[in-house]
Amino acid sequence: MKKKLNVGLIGYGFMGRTHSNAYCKVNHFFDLPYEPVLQVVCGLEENEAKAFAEQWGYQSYTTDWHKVIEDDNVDIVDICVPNNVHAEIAIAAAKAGKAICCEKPLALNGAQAETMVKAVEDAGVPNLVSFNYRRVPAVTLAKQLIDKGRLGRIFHYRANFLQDWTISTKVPQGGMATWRLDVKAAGSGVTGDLLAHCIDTAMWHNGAITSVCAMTETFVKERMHVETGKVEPVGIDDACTFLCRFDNGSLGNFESTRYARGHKALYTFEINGEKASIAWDLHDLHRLSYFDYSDDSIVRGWRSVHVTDSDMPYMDKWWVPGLQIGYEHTFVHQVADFLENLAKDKPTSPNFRDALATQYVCDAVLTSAKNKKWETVKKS
Ligand code: SOE
Repeated sequence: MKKKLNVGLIGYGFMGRTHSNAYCKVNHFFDLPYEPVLQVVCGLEENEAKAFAEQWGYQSYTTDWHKVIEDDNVDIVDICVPNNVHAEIAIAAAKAGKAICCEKPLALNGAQAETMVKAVEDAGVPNLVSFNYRRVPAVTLAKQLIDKGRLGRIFHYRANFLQDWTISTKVPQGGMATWRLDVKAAGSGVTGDLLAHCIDTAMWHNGAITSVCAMTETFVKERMHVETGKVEPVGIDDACTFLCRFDNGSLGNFESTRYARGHKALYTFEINGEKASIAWDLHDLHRLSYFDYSDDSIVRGWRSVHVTDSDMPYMDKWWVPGLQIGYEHTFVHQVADFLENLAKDKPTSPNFRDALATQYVCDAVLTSAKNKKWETVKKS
């Protein structure tokens, strides 16, 4: 018999759906000691919380997140609310001894993230931050190739995350659907929302980022605020580009924007090493491009590895070789790893401390853009 672990989900938006879907599917594909049970969902609007509970099979619903924390039946608190509420909920959940899964970015800034790290470490509770792209099989394969030394010394790491959904000046800020444009709720714009993904993956692949030099821009300076009904100044960065240095001596080049007409979620990275290079593209996420200089020169060239074989990360759990998986599966992998490690009493990466390091890079990027000079990244 698998031990049941009751999940209390706080936030029923887009991320609430990705996490719920993962809890529903994980035991069908992964052989785990635990079985997640959808215990309670919490959200601001009662009708919507009720409808979400019915649609996904949650046993109950509430509009008060404190009730989720106080519920002795809840084992895992899953935080899928806007960034400005993460800290309060996570700290209360840690004090109540719950395991925690928190959406990214961990907090509004490094100082707030520090209080969250302290809370989970003092309480000794398992904790995970949902930087899901690490768990795309091709991205995990890239990590394995780097760790095996297949790239040799790394010279360059470049990553982009391009979108185009805020170009219209009519898109408002604030509220349930567009809180990511409200600096009070989000903390920052593309830096915390998109570049944080790239930074997390980059530091996992290539080690710590030590210094940054950034520029940001806010193209649309005022937007209607959903909550006040007034046109208000926009406080987030619409676009951000930064250069950086990694601790291992390599150079980084990162760009993110919500103003790249034609791109919906184009997350790409390329890593150039002494012996080989790797490239990956979220729009073609099951492929890893690989160039190996040790290949015979007459056939040397970029190969496109279809990451679907059963000896590739996570793929033995899915279909047969040649058949792909996609975005939703990264969240299933995340839950599978979390539950497996819970049973072994092992931490799961990226935990709150790992996410604090990402937060420090984001802070340094925003400070550098403001001060127009290189910034040293705080060590976590
Ligand atoms: C923003 O549009 C967003 O949904 C991010 O918040 C997610 O983290 C990213 O994975 C996709 O884009």
